Amino acid sequence: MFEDFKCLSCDKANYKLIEKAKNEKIETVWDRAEAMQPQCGFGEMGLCCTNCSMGPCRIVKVSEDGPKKGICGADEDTIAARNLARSIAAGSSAHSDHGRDIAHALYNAAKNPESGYKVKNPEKLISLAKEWGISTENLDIKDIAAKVAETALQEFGKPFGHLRFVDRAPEDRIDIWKKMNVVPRAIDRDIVEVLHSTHIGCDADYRNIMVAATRAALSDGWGGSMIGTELSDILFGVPEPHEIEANLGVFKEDEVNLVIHGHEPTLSEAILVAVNDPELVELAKKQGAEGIDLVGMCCTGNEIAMRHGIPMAGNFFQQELAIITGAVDAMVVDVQCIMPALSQAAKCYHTKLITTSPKAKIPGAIHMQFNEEEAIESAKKIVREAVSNFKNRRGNILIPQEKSKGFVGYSNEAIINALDGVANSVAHPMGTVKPLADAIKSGVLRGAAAIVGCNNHKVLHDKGHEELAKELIKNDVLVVTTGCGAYACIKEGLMSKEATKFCGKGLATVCELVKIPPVLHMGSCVDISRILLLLSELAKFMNVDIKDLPAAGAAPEWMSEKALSIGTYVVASGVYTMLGVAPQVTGSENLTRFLTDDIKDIYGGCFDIEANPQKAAEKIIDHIEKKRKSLNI
Ligand code: CUV
Ligand code: SF4
Repeated sequence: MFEDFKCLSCDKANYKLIEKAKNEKIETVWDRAEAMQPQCGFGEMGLCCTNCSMGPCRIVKVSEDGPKKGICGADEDTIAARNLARSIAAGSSAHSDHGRDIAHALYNAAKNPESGYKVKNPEKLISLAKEWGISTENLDIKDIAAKVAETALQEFGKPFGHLRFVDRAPEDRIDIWKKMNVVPRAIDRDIVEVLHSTHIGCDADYRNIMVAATRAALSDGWGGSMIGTELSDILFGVPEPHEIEANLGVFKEDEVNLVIHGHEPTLSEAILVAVNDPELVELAKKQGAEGIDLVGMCCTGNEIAMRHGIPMAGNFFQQELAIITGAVDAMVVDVQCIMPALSQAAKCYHTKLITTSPKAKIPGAIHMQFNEEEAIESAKKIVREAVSNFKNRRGNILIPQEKSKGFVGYSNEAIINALDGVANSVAHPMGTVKPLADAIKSGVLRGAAAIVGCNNHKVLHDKGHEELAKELIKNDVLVVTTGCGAYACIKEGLMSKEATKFCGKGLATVCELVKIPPVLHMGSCVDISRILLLLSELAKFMNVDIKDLPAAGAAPEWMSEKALSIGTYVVASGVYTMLGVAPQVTGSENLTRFLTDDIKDIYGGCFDIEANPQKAAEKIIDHIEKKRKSLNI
């Protein structure tokens, strides 16, 4: 009976719910994607411009006599590059604004006891203070936290110099960035510059447009995102490995099910404190529930899974299905990747959809502003709303049986410690990457690949992630993952100890020896900054540049502007990056060639596009083997 749904998702947990949705006449992302066909060819190729009100202009390529220039004279290269650059800037802004919020939370932890935020990892705080040249003498932790937070906030708008974290990159890399004039200077400035230079009548040179876009992307990876990750670790702790459950089967029939969905751990951490408040647990019991079951969705789910073992309910394409179980008493959301469609689905059940950020309100949802100055109190109010909704459940509940187990929490500190086999606390700054380098040099591990990013109806749900991961670990390539890719991998059992059965001999040996799964969950999308750092450390240790490492990136099901920013900073950091979905640039042959080829000679990394996971794996392995050869290993 579920045969029909196999073409929509390869996660069986979803089939029953897609069918339930059909029976209950609730539309899902797949229905809307179907209704959208055929999708606009101009948009798909990046050839539609709405940058000014003389437009919209579109370049017609299919016929000889169609317009080849916009009304202002912008050609296909200019239009496609401007569109791409604006998307990259939007992506960078999302990650970076997230980073800024974390910095504000750190400031609140220092200055405002009402907030309830506290520094969980003073060692990492002090080490960052030292790195940034902030004197810690005679200062207590709160004073240091305030200084570090202020310094981080200044990274967004400082008038001179470059971003502090740039200095973490290998020297050769910084030289390339200098030569190309893409060293990120101040996060807000770099993003603003893209918006300015892509205004009508400004930059028309696609290569130069990509200079500004690349700088804005680097100010995400080596700026906003890195600030987000580092300061989150300081505030909420450095992730350590532990086993958790994942998939829609994590809901409980007899407990209040509260889904936290979105991105910023400032909210999810506070909600976690609130659900453990004895008074609220008591309230849940009074409503007839056994307790409160907090589960995560999308990247905020990754954050609290990594740090606290909270179950991962599902990824981007499962958000509506979660509500369709009928068992969700509240879905609490903040920013990014929250489908407006949720409010429609929630209306069909008793579910309360609660928006919390002034940056993201949804018609039909309840808005309860989350106030970071009194984070815990604000979170308690939200949880109370969820708990008091338990009694309103209607009969139409279906919780799928499917759930799997896996190990998450692989920060760089945790990976290095695991490979080192040393049991020193992850609270301490990174040890050495020597064991990782040795395993790669000896060939036991052929290399490493990151599988990251979203879900997209243009790829069978989760298949792009899973199949690519399986193919890579079969060939002794260690896989690290973040975002919705991490959900796909854990659901498929690739983060369990048993996953060694999918591995080649070398990788299996390493995994068994140091007790790690072959696919390592490194966190949320902003945590791709962890991957940059790991590559950086590895390159420095091996005395090479990042571009020389037998490593690759992949975003098999990407869809967001954030993913474009990530892809761009990863490529500009020297990494070969495989996309499963083509970006909307193919109408410009020059820009497409630039991104997939010319850029290699500049940054060492480039984009490649391949929708078939098997073929994508072959290309990645081929790339890794080539790099090994040039390193003579
Ligand atoms: Ni930030 S960006 S769908 S939740 S990974 Fe998931 Fe990750 Fe893409 Fe969004
Ligand atoms: Fe048309 Fe140029 Fe205006 Fe774009 S900027 S809409 S191409 S006139």
